[in-house]
Formats: sequence, structure tokens, C-alpha cells
Amino acid sequence: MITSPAWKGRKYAVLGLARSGRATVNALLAAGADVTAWDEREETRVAFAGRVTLADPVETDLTGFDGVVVSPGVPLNRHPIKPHADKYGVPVIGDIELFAQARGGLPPHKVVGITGTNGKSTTTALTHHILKTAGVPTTMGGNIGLPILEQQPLPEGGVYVLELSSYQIDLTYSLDCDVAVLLNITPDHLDRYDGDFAAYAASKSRLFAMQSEEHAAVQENIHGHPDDPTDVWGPWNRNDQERDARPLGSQRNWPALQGPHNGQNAFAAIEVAFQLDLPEEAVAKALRTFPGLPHRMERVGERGGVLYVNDSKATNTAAAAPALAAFDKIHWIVGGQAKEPGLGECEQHMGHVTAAYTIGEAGEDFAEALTPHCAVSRCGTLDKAVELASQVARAGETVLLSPACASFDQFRDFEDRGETFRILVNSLDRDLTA
Ligand code: UMA
Repeated sequence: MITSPAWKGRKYAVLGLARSGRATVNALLAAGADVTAWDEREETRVAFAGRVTLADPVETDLTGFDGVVVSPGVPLNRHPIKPHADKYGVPVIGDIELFAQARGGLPPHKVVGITGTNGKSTTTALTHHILKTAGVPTTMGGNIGLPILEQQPLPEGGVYVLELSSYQIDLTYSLDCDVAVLLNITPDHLDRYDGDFAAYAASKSRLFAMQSEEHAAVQENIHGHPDDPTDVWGPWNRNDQERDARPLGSQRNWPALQGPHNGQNAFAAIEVAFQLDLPEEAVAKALRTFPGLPHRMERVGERGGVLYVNDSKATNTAAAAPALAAFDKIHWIVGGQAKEPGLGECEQHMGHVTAAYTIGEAGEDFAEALTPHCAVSRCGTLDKAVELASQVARAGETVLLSPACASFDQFRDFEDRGETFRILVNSLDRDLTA
């Protein structure tokens, strides 16, 4: 656990008690802080009874509090906590800000912060894998699902790799990343920014504004504001050095990093590695051996020359498009709970799709939209789709689960859907080699 003597005797309110809130409470209590905690769900907050004062900070007199630590999932633009805390002059912060405050007490280390609309988790995991391959002590945390305060402190010379969402950056004020990365920025999460893309982009730009002058900023393929690309990003573009990445080999030899989007993720991680002076051979080896993330273009097996790929994390058409771009002769399993009508960004890659197998609530709508492009089978469920696709697909072709939809109509979540796909593939009649 990461904690700080600076919090001893201080008074904090913690709002939201899921992954990041739980880690926050544990770190603050370990430091000897006085903690008031709350979650709107009773079944969540009762687990903390006896360890903290259970009270809703919105209804608490915050005089004498040193901070309100809010979970990233609490919508700051609508929730009354921010105006309430402002009345008492109490800062509203997140667990990443607490980590920033704890840094002074940790052995000398570096922090890499990675943000962007898409590709954050892959780039974070790849950067972590490169550091490990180079023998550098490293840990990853943040939006990737691992609260940073729950991780073990690193020995001297270690590098913390943080995946940061705009929600987390909004709650952070003093994180000076040694290397900060912006992958891309396209409209997303606009409900949290009152529909204002510039406000969302400005949130991400704060990661760079917090850096001291001598620290490095890496920016890939930035899509600026549609009306004025220079509006938010102009002043922050300090990534002006050309690098020769050729000694690292070709993307063709990086199996878990196929497709143009992964090319961008890989080059961002390579740039971080250059900034951290990591040896080229280690970087080259790491790119070849990166296993990828579960449910993201994850190769789950090969049977009779047919590759099976789990991309269950693709819960909208924009997220499914990279997988369609990355493979050829695809047998595409698609459908679930649709986020938008039509094929969206997938349409431009239909030349790669040999046949489609539709499932879930949106199956019929997809079947109609796909009929002009390829052979379509209305399968309804994932088990039927895998069964049929495995019969139809020929050697050299790919069976791809990239549903372009949420999973909640038929599965607990996208992970459950991906695991079910893995089990179905593994139970196909011949042995598979991943
Ligand atoms: N809650 C309240 N009041 C509210 C709203 C929520 O009490 O008004 C409570 C909920 O009842 C719940 C808790 O707050 O118990 C939820 O907090 P949370 O949603 O922040 O959940 P965590 O488990 O702490 O997860 C957070 C991040 N969640 C979000 O940003 C929504 C996780 O990112 C992150 O991995 C985790 O911290 C560890 O750092 C997830 C995510 O969906 C993966 N991120 C978004 C994305 O990637 O698109 C940004």
C-alpha cells in the first residue's frame, strides 16, 4: 500500500467506496488520518462501519476538514459535493492527488502519466511491460482498474505508470509527471462536461499544465477541437523531436499490437522508453513479447489455421473499428445492446469482413445494415455464432468477437462476454494453441 506520514492527524471525507474509494480509505487510515466516508449504496458503505465515521459529506459541516476525496465515477458537474466543499474552502481531490502528495515520502522514482480518449490501457500496459523487460522496477495503476494507493511502493529507481482518465485529472492538482502522454482526443464522456468538447479537452491538457518545465510531454495524433484545433493544444505541444524507431523492427512482428491504433499506442510507449533512456534491445524485445490485454484484440486460439480473436471490450462501433482494420477475411461476431444506430466507423472496414454472425438485442438491426456488405447469419446467441463461424471459416481467416455493443442484454459485463467466448473457443472439438 502507498501511504504518507503527511496525512497523520488530518481529517478527510471520502465519497464513493468502490475500488478507488476503498484503497483511499485504507491508505488514509494506515497513515493515521481521521476519515469520514460515504457511498450512496448502503450495501457498499456498511462494509466500512466501525473503521470510519459513516456520514454523507454533502450533509456534513466540513469545517476543519483537509480534503474531500471523491471517486472518479461521481459526476462532479452535477453532484452537490463541489459547491458544498467550496463553501468551507475544502479542496475536492481524488486518489491520484493523494498519490502525488505521497510521492515526497517514497524512494526516488519517476511517474509516467498516460491519457487520451482511446488506447490508454494498452499503452499503459505496454509501457509497464517495456520497463519490466528492461529490468526497471515498475508498477501500474489508475484507470486501468488498479487503484494506485493499493500498489506496493517501488524501490529506488522505480517507475510508476498511471493510466489517467479525464475524471481523475479533474481531481488532481499537483501530479508532476516525469513523462506525460496524450494519445488522442475525440468526443467522449461529454455528459460529464455539459456537452462541451473543449472542456473535456481542457481537462486532459491539465496533465501537461501540472508538469514542471524540464519534464517531457509526448503527444500522438491529436485531434483538436473540430472548429479550432489550436484552441486547447497549441501551447502544450512540446514533443518536437524526430526519432528513428527503425532499429526496433516492424509492427508486423508485434503480434499483440496489430492495426493502426495499436501502431499509435506502440509509438507512444516507444517515445516514453526513449525519454526514460531505456536500452533499445529491451524495447524491441518487449514489443515482440507484449501479451496484450484481455478482451482487446486478444488472440485466444487457433484451430485448423483459423485465428480466434476476443475483442469483447469493443462496446461501440468506434471501438470495434480498429479490430476490423487489423485483420483480413474476418468472420465478425457482432451485436448486443447498441449504443448508436448503424455501423458507424466500422463501415469503412467492411472490405475486410467475409461474413457476419449477429447476436443480442441489436442483432436484427446489424443484420439489415450488414446485408449489402457480406454474408449474414442471424445467430442470436454467442454459442451459436461461434459454432457456425467455426464451421464456415477457412485456414488463414479470422473469427473475431468485436461486438460494437454493450453486453448487458446477455452477459454480466464485457469481461463475462469475453470469458464466455474463450470457453466456447476452447471447447471446439480440436486442441487449440494460443
Ligand atoms: N457513488 C456515490 N455517489 C455518486 C456516484 C457514485 O456514492 O453520486 C459511488 C457508487 O455507489 C460506487 C462508487 O461511487 O460505489 C463508484 O465509484 P467509481 O465509479 O469511481 O468506481 P471505482 O471502482 O472506484 O473505479 C474508479 C474508475 N471508475 C470510473 O472512472 C467510472 C475506474 O475506471 C478505475 O479503474 C478505478 O477507479 C481504479 O482507479 C473505470 C472506468 O470506467 C475502468 N473509467 C472510465 C473509462 O475508462 O471510460 C473513465
